[in-house]
Amino acid sequence: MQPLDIGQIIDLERYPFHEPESPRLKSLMARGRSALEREALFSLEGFVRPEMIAPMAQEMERLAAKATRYDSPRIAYLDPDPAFADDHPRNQLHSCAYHQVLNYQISNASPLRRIYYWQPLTDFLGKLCGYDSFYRSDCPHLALTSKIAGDGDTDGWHFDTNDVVFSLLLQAPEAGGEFEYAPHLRSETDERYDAVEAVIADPDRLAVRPPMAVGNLTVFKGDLSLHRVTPVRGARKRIVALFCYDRAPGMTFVQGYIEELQSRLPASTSS
Ligand SMILES: O=C(O)CCC(=O)C(=O)O
Ligand SMILES: [Fe+2]
Repeated sequence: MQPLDIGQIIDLERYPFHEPESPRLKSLMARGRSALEREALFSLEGFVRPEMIAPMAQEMERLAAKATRYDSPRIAYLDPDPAFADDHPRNQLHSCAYHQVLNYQISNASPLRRIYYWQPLTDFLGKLCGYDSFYRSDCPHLALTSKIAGDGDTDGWHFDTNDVVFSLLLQAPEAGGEFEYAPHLRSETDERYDAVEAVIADPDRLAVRPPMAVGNLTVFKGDLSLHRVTPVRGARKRIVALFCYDRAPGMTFVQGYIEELQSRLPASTSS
């Protein structure tokens, strides 16, 4: 199969990333920056052309059989802090279960990789986030991935540990599997554990659920905004592609986490 042209994948009439000086792109940039500042989230609706969504979802669903299966509770932060009790929000465990297709398992010909490697998009996203430097991750395992969540699967409450992750929803489940978050809940200098505890106790009141349609690219600054994906209900899987970037070049994830993911690959692919 011939690799697709980027214009066959992304709706470039609506989002002309290759024309950064065009009025359309300048206005998109202004809207996006203000949304990120206000809400920590900006959604580019109809980013992927509608006819591409199902083939891209199917490609990831086929790879799910080879994917790593994460299935153990996790805390909302990178490492536990022994200064706090086990049930304090700092150390409290949250269910986490999903399949994750790893970067090296995604073909170089995949439309997802075409999107990820298309430099005009990277340039736009870096400027949107207000960063002077902005690079795709070099992580062989986690630069470009896809999370696939079946019935009962969920991504527990957490803050992201890297600069930014962008997500592209490829398939929505019948019910559940909703992304929920509390914008700007903590700051660089104040963890606000009471606020974290309150959101976890009453997300219906204190978290927001942005509308997320398939084909939307969601730019989300998750380092200061607590978030989760609620448990999926029903047979249809929730499928999301995740694009990872960093302000520093050559970013890879910590080896301990990679080894944990590798230990959870199905036996036939883990060698
Ligand atoms: O699946 C999503 O929409 C978000 C996943 C997420 O928060 C993450 O991978 O850090
Ligand atoms: Fe996250």
